[in-house]
Amino acid sequence: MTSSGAEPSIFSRIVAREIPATIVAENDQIIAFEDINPQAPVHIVVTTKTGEYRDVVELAAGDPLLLAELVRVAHEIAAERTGGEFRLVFNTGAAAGQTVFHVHAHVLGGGLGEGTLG
Ligand code: DGP
Repeated sequence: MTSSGAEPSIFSRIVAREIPATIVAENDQIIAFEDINPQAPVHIVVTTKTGEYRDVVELAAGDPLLLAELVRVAHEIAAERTGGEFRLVFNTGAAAGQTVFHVHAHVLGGGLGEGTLG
């Protein structure tokens, strides 16, 4: 259980190694793993170890330094895998396609089409 009483998110279960994932980066605050349903040749989920923030708006308000660390790790991954140019997507809210309410960014890169947002 989290402090809010909610069940741990699927990402908290990955952090706890309760379910497997292909982890590509990790430190004391952040974990990154390959998306189970990739939408681009490079598609990595970068998330906070804490499940305290449900989306990027909450994270920005509650812990801006942690948001900066998430972005730093996203760039580090992109520098290794896509030459440093990448799309960073925070789906925010169910109507915008968010399905896991534990703040995370999608790092997308490698062979992306030009001028698309999807
Ligand atoms: P979003 O729609 O922005 O909430 O993105 C959630 C992403 O998380 C989605 O692209 C699929 C990914 N995902 C969901 N469950 C798992 C899982 O168990 N393992 C991995 N590796 N990715 C997952």
